[in-house]
Amino acid sequence: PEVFEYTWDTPTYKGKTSFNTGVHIGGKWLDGSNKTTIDIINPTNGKLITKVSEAVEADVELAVAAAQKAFDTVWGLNASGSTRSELLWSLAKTMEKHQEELAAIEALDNGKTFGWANGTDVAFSIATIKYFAGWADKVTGQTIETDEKKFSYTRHEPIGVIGQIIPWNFPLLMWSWKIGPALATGNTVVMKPSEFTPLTALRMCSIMEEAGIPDGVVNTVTGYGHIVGSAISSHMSIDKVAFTGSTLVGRKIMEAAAKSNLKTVTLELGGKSPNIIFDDADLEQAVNWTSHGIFWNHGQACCAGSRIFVQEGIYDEFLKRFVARAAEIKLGDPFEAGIDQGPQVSQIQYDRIMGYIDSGKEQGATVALGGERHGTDGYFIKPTIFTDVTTDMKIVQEEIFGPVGVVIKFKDQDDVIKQANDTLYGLASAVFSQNINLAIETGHKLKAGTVWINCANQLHAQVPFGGYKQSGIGRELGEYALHHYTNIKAVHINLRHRM
Ligand code: TXE
Repeated sequence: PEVFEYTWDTPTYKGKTSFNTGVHIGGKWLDGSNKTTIDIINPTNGKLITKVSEAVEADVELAVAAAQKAFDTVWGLNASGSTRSELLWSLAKTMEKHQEELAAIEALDNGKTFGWANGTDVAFSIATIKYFAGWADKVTGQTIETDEKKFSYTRHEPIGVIGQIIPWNFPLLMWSWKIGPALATGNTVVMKPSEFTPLTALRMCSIMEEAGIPDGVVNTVTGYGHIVGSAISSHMSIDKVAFTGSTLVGRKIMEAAAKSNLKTVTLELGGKSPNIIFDDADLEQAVNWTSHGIFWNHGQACCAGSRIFVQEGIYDEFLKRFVARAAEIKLGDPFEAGIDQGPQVSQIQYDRIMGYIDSGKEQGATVALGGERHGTDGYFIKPTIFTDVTTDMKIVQEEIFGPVGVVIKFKDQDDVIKQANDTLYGLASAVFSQNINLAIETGHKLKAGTVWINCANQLHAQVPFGGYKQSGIGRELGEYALHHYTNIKAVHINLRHRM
């Protein structure tokens, strides 16, 4: 496989990178078995960045075998919790050493700004690996008293080979959310990054080697979802698959799991999260957080606050200020200073979002801001705000996954709770009010895995994240994430029971 080399010389970042673009299995770089490649496109200008090897089913077989071998020899029950902890800590420190380089690769490949990639994506990825390094030697079972003649205890054993399938919106961050708990609990991994953004996952292969993670503990198969993702989800020797992506594909993965070996499945899927602003909110704070809530990462966040509910009394004032705030967002090259928003990730996503914008216009919504592309090159879409929407509109019901928010007026608490919960999704929500009783009470009535009170899009390695309803199954981050990565064995010890 080819080595990709790239040099940056921009005001925000000067540096270079060099890494192999092959499939990485058992510590070795290979061409995919079909010797085919995937084009990786720069979303800022639509041009080719590089090609990466395409993995196919046969490569998944090799990766599973390598992961099983590592599990049976150097990882799993063969590496103590403290050894795994030390190696994960070493991984985080090695990522720190390459932090800016990783951020630059992410900005190049995904289109997010270098500043956000560096300060959020990579920094949070490092924090996540450190957090799970802390858990690796603290995963313990229980001693359970039954009667004086016997006792039982539980062991939390690693599951074995785990399949992990991740998306393109936070490529390195989703990698770390998945790798952290899997490795901390002693599992080995077959990792499939998105075919749109595999570059940081490839760079991480050599960073893992530099950190001392044994060969075969993580095997990276860059390929298409319907081939590699599907082979992982239906593999008979993979006992668990963890996925982040669309609800459509989440359903396919569960189906494949059911039809193959009933592997356990955790899913982190789409959302259409409500962002609720009551009359008594601190208006400036509410405007700033709401703008961050929907426009962060160009709207490509599963938890984006895309349905913005505003109480009657402040509706006009809020809308005026929100539109003004969103109009300040500067679009441009992710490596230019002072840029807030880069391009959407791909032509496909650009077309999908523009399709939603067109449908909003056709169904009679008012465009209060944006509603069109920015510039002539790349996949840039202006921050867009719709008003005068009705619940039957596609832009109100479906996940757009772009910089497009709908603003909806509400009367009172009962009205907004009803409207906010009227969705198939249940990932996140935000409530703005200076009346803490009202805010908490509303939060408790929302059917969502996360409630942000007077803030939005706050995520921490220590705090679980995941969805109600069709937003997913299971939780990532926090202690809760560990539960999905172990099998519980109950051991019964007989002391004086005689047959
Ligand atoms: O996602 P896919 P797409 C939502 C968002 C977006 C829409 C479509 O609304 O507009 O999904 O994006 C792999 N078996 N989210 O089509 O296809 C694929 O290769 C196994 C929300 O890009 O779900 C990639 O690695 N795997 C979201 C991963 O699934 C398969 C993040 C995600 O891509 C597969 C991304 C198959 N049959 C999109 N088909 C979030 N929750 O944050 C594809 N994949």
